[in-house]
This record gives sequence, C-alpha cells and structure tokens, in this order.
Amino acid sequence: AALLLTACGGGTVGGSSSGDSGAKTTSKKLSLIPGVQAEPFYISMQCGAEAEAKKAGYELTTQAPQKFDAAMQTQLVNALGSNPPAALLIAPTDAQAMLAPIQQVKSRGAKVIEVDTALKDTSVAESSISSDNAEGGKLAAKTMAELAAGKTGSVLVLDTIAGTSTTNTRAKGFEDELKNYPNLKSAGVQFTQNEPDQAASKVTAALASTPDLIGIFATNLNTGEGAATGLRNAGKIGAVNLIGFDASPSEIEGLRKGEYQGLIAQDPAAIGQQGVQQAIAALEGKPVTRNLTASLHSITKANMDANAQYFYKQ
Ligand code: T6T
Repeated sequence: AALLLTACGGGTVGGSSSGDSGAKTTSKKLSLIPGVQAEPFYISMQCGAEAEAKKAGYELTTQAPQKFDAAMQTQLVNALGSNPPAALLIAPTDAQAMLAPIQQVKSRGAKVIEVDTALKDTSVAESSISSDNAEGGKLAAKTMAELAAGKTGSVLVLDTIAGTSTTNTRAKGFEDELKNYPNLKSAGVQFTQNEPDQAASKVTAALASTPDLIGIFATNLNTGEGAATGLRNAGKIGAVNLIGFDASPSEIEGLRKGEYQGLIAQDPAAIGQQGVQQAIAALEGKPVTRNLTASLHSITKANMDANAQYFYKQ
C-alpha cells in the first residue's frame, strides 16, 4: 500500500510498505489500519489518532486498503510481520473474516484496539471505540418520520456489505424504529458493496418498482453519495427524502443543495484519539475501558452552520 498523505498534520505519514518494523524498538510504535484509503471518515479518524500519538510521544503509522475489502485488509495485517508494532488499531472490514489475521497479530504480542467497526468475537480487542450505530439508525428513522409528517409511503434502506458491523447495525436500528410509524412501510434493505454506482442503480430500480417510495436511508458515505446520484438522475431530488450517514465534504455540499434532507454525523477524530489513548493505557498497564461510545449528531440544512465542527476532513 502507498504511503498516505494526510490533511491533518501535513507531510507524509506512513512507514515501510513491507510492514516490517525493523530493528528499532517497537514499544512506542502504533499501527492504524482503517477500513479504506482516501475516505473522509477514516482520514478524520487518522488525524485524531495522529495528534494524540504525537502528544504522547508515540509513533503512528497508517496503512489502509484500497477498497473496503477483507482480503485487501488481511494483506496489510499480515504485512505487519513477525515483529508487529506494540499496538494495532484497526477497523475490521468484516466481523468474521478478519478474526484470524487479527488474532495472529495479537499472538505475536500486539495489543488490539478496534476503532469504528468490530469483530463478532469480543475476546480479541482490549478496547472498542465506535458510534452507537443502533442509535444512529434509530435517529435516522425518527428524522425520516418527521419529514414524512404523517404522509404514507415506502422507505428503502441502503446498507453496504453483509459483515460490516457498523452499517448492518445502523440498518437494523432504522428498521426497528420504523415499525413505530404505521404510515411508513419498509421497502427492505439492499446491499451496495459500498460502491456509489451500485447505490445509484439500486435507487433507480427502487423508483421503478416502488412508486410510493418517499424515503431512503443510506447507511454510510458512499451509499449516500450514490443514492443522491440515483435521485438526481431520475429528477427525484427533494421528492424522495434522503437521510445519509457521515458528513463528508460532498455530503455536506449535498445537504446544502437539498439533495439530502438529513445527515447523521459521527465524530471520527474522537474515535481515533480515544483509540490511541486506550492503546497507550493497555501498553502502559493502566486501566483500559472495554467499550467506548463516540457521539452522533443529527445535521439538517437548518442547523448545519452550528455543527460545522462535525464536518469531516478530506
Ligand atoms: O460510515 C463510516 C464507517 O463508520 C463505516 O464503518 C464504514 O463507512 C464509513 O467509513 C463511511 O464511508
């Protein structure tokens, strides 16, 4: 994987692409492996993690897979080699497929901290830091119901990939909450493989098959961006309410333009910062918190200027 340029500290962050941590002592070395490269949520997380590592005198190296893909991410985990960093901060791209590679790094002595997504097996990580994703889905459904204002219609959920702990939980939280609004009927959950093109074509198909479609919940950044494209192509912007997750520059621009009616923003910088804090606590024998929850923020066009601190970096 290429070295990553970040928008936060300036300069190049990264290490040897072979992943071997060399002859130097590994005790102050942390490795961050996000879900995917060049993506505002994980860039913001990396910025938070880097700032915290620097403050504490630790060295953080980030390498991210080209796609949100377990096989690609496994290669990066395996490349940490037989002498891994003191701690691995990772957003597992698959709750089960990433278990074996992560367990191997742990068996070679690294402390494991989950940031954002998590493994199904809760015995591996020392600490997991994420948003309350069920609550995020619920919040999105409440916003959807407010927007519908009693109007009857169908609502589609766009999830990413089966096995992504975060977005799968958001979809379920949304569907559960939707049951409280008899005027809103579920049009089901569709998977987009985290590809904007697939999200756009699912929207095109849903508009054709579900004439009473009045809302779409897109469970993350890429699905939201693709859903907006699908609505734009069909001339349905504003006619179908779109609630997205995350707050990338393009989503924020879309909210301003009226393509989205709401966004649920996470605080990825805080997830990165707390991930580093927990890693260091584990390494220094201080108390570690097993589960930490980062905040969520419901952003609309009306309140967006007051919430600018939650917009992601790119
Ligand atoms: O929504 C975030 C993250 O929380 C999720 O696990 C994967 O997708 C994002 O990175 C947004 O692209």
